[in-house]
Amino acid sequence: MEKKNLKVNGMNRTVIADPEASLADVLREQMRLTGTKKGCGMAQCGACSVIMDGKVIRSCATKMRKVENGAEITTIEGIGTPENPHPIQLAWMVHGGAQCGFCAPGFIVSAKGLLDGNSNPTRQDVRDWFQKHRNACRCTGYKPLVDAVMDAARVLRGEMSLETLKFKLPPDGKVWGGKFPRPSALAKVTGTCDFGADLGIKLPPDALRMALVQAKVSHANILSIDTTEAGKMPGVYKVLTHKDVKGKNRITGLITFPTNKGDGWDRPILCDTKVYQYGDAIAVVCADTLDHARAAAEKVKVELEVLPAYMSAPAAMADDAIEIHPGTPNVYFEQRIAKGEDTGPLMEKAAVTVEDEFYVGRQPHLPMEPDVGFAYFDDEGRLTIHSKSIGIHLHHAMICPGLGIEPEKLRLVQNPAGGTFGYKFSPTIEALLGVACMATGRPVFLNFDYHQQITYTGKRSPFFVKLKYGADKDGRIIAMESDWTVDHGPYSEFGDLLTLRGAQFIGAGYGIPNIRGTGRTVCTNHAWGSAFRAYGSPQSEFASEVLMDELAEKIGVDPLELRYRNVYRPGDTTPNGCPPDVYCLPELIDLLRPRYREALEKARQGSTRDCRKGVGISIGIYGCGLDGPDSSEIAVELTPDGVTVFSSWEDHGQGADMGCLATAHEGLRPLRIGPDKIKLVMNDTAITPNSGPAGGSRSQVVTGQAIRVGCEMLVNAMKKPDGTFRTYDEMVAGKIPLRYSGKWTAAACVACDGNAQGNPFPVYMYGVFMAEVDVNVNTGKTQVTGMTCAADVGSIANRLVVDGQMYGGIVQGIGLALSEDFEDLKKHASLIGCGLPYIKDAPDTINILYLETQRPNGPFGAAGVGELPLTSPHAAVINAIRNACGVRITRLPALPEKVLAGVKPTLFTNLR
Ligand code: MCN
Ligand code: FES
Ligand code: FES
Repeated sequence: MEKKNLKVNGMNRTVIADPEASLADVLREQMRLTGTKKGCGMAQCGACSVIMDGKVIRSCATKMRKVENGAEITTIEGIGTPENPHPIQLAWMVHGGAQCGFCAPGFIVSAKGLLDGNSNPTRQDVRDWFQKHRNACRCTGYKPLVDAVMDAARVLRGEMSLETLKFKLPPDGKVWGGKFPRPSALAKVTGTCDFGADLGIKLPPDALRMALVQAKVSHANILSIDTTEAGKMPGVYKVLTHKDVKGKNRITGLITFPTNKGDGWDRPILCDTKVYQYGDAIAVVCADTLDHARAAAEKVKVELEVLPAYMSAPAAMADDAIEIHPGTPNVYFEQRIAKGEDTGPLMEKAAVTVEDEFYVGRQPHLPMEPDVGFAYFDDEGRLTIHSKSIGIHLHHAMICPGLGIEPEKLRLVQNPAGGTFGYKFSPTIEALLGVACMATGRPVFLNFDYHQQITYTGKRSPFFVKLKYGADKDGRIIAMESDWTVDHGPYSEFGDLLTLRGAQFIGAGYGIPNIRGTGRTVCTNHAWGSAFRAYGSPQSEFASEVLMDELAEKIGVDPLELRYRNVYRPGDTTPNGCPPDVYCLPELIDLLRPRYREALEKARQGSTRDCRKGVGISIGIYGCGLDGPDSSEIAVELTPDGVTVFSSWEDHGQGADMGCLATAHEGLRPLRIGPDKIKLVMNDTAITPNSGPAGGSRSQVVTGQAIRVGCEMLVNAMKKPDGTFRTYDEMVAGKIPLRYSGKWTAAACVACDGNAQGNPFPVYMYGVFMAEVDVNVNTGKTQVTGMTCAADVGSIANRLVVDGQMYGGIVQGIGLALSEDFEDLKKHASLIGCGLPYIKDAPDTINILYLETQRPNGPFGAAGVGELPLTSPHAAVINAIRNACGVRITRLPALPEKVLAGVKPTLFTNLR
């Protein structure tokens, strides 16, 4: 141990610390300065940035022995406070810089370091700085962060007043449609928002730390598990195996389709007979400290019989492959699509046909906050599990039988989450926390490191797609044949639903009258498939959007114009045979067309021998809702101080709080109350109704409708015959109920049948993406220089949120196109290894052109937005690469070596 005297945020502090401990851990765990976040713990994300002696450093990679005695350290807490935020913090709020907000303290500290040394940076200087300091953000697409720094710098130079920077409500007091900063923004930018790890380290002193014993192979029979030595290690309270699980020890996949050949009970909480994938949890050590828990975990002896590992769908489908779950075939679900006439004869008659094969891989989610949670028994004796769950009621049902606990004795709470992008649609550590808390009777806390986050949470499931279009001589598609194989990893939960997405979104956007195809779900030993933003559509639409370009090329028509001919018009139906909710695609294309023409001309003029410029287009569509008559429930209550809205609109970071507030404020408009009078109570199964999971971009539509209904009920109850409204006291005096349950169901929706025909979604979101790229033909490296999206998400509830959703999702699409993958368990095991886009991988030019077609089924005309930006931007990038240099990539990601291999050396000789 070493004693150090430090000046932290201007105050003299003494710490006694292990010289090998990181500064981040000492700040957080010993000094309780939890505003500094720990994301990757590997010097790759910048969440832990602090200023030490005038320099921005990553505190996770700074050992205490490197911290000089007397060092001056500034953390986020020293930059501004909720009462007195710094201009950078205010700018972050008004530009929507904090979505999940997990990266915000690190970025803000880093920006302070920049502005301390350069009061007048250019946008490029800001981008260079964040790149150099490895400040990473997965939510915002970076553009709003640069906007924020530029405005903060203006204020600091005295060119803009703080008053001008601050958000002000418009004179009519309307929140809906404006740029009201989300309610959680101030806490996020000042580091006072406690995420799961912050709450975890502040649990009472008897809380136990958990460490997992995880499989290091991908497929094996378990012969024995010996915990004797581990149990004797210092500080160990208990070592748990499957024998300590009271219930079925399985997480139910809630299989949704009766034709599924599995039973849905295939994911163990703690492995008993088999290991199904790398990272599977075999035992848990609960100890007094994390170091003790980890040391003991090393001592658990597991004897395995290693089996052949099937790391992709084709391998698991081979004739000699054994069943991964004995008794269930590896191909365990099939989904057909049959719309209109038989396609065989139509293909024969078609003036032109095109066909190709496509692969979209195992995209990793890469939230900045690794998975984290804790559990305890509450004062009513309920097992209470706090986690990043974005489906608290759904997960309650999924883990309850496995734990062996009465449903009413289990309570799930969502912590503020540092991004999930869908991986938390599946329960991850909830059941492990539950088992540990039940077995020890003590509060327990589990925080994944980033290696665990990457290797042991679900991933986007790869699709292998074969696709064929038959078109008439003008390029109108008359028939489509599809075949898709989904590698869903070892666990079946939602695999059938995902496979159905292939039927719903391959060819979506186009009025294709005749479709035949089959998709299948395959069990493999690679990472289990979980939801990922836009769930199934990036795989599906990659195939149909790239093939659309191939068709355009074959018949010599401009790709945008070919799309214009084919997009939905009145009378057309979706691949599922139902009319879309609105017909806005032609208008969206019209909106984009001038920019497209300009971009093409710019690319033509700007290309050089070494740097080829190109422009690509894609259409993106996704449904809002869970299939069929999706529903949601919330409650609204009049209080002496205003109105409280109770909902389980879980927040990944997308802005559930803002969505609730904007929708409730709009619903309560007749009362003329300010947004400060609306209180939100969110995401606790003990007190908030079942609003359904925050997946499928459903919340603004489905929960938004429930909020609208609840507010209308309250407003009606308060209304007096003369049109004025009763006060709280008058309501009480009149014995009129104060609390109303708002419920809404997408009653007109019908889940898809065996031929994928139905009317699954009440509302859709639509976009037309345009990518502009530079391809270096000597290295094969692609740089996206601009992205534009003409988007229709209906009436916009909050412009800041929607802009942020679009920017962030689009940059994830760039990552999917060019760099992101989780294939190699060793190589793809860090943010950099997985190909996370940093700021310089994202263009500074991202334009969103909105069309606000009012949605008949959305609250106040709104559609969803969360997943639209990741439906198909990657296809636009890939089409732009082809346009730039003639290379057609059909298997993602388009790594430089792949592009280079496709560049024909003779192609540019005329330019040499
Ligand atoms: N919104 C709006 N106006 C509209 C539509 C939506 O202002 N016309 C706002 C909503 O109020 C909400 C946000 O946009 O704050 C997204 O709304 P919606 O599309 O209904 O989606 P959900 O709230 O159900 O959020 C889930 C969606 C999904 S499925 C994933 S995955 C996802 C996403 O949103 N993961 C995210 N966005 C994310 N954003 C961040 N920062 N982090 C994630 O993990
Ligand atoms: Fe320190 Fe990521 S760089 S936590
Ligand atoms: Fe940057 Fe979420 S806001 S990671």
